[in-house]
Amino acid sequence: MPRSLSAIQPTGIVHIGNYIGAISQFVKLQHETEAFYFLVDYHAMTVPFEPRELHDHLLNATAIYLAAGLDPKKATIFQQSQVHEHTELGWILMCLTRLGEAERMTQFKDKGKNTSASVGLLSYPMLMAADILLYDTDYVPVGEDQKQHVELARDLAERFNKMFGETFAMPTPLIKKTGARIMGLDDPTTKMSKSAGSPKNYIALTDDEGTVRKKIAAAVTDSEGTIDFAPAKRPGVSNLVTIMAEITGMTPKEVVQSFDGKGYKEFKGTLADTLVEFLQPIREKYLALRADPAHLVGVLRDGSARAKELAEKKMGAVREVLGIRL
Ligand code: AQP
Repeated sequence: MPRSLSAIQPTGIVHIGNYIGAISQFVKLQHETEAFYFLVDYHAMTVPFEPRELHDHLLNATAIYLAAGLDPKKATIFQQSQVHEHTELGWILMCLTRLGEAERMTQFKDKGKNTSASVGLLSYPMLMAADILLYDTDYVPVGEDQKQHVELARDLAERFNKMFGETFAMPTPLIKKTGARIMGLDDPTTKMSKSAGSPKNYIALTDDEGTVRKKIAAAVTDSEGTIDFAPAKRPGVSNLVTIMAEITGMTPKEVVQSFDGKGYKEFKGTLADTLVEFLQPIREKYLALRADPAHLVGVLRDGSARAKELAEKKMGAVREVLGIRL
């Protein structure tokens, strides 16, 4: 069976962009692959963070994974920092990465503009490469923003294999044709993001009905008043069409056709109804799961123990080819 692996950062809420671009793929792939989905708590430390919040976000994100449909009997759900081999391989891969190569990563260019950016922000793509390569991953389901980082993992696997002998499998990114980059509701020219300044940017998977309705009503569109899918020319309405398409299983074209002759008010009203209906059961499950932190910790511990078995074995092989296994 092929192996799939991916993660989310426990840095805040989990939004509908994370769900559409990544988590919806995880839920499907847990039935078709040997699946590993985890929480990258070390990645969350690349920007300033509060330990108390990080602790809460870890439990929140675990509850979201389960509420969104991941099943710990099917997928290995774990915490990155509980498997020390990630940082060990991350260091080795950092030593194989050229500084210019790391500095070319667009996420670093976006977030690391100022001199107070951490070295961790520069080097986290190598830790992500380690996350992937440690498990001989075949498929990495991600949103479009992570494509460049998966490509770096491929380059590093190839480089390592050439220098030290065939050790790592070559991972392939799985990026959806529609929904790989959901845009911010308040600014449809940039991606929907947890770290966005305003909650109006995103719909959280845990938003209640009133909040969803308010955010959709306030979502930026344009003055044309018609429903269309033309992301370059009409990013706001096209983003809403994409969200509607991904939640209902329609194509953007079908969504546009079904709102032919209708205006924003009607379209936004139906989109809000659709989202509320989709999110309500997730929110209810989330709240029930979140009330039992011991269960969530147990899921992560069990998953981490399983992941560690594989990671230890792989690191043994890596140490061997590097000449440091005495
Ligand atoms: N807007 C998005 N549309 C589609 N997919 C997305 N992903 C993230 N944003 C979108 C995908 O979700 C997975 C987890 O990503 P993350 O945990 O890094 O979340 P984030 O929203 O990217 O977090 P931040 O804090 O907002 O980070 P920055 O500021 O870096 O964007 C990934 O597969 C991601 O591609």
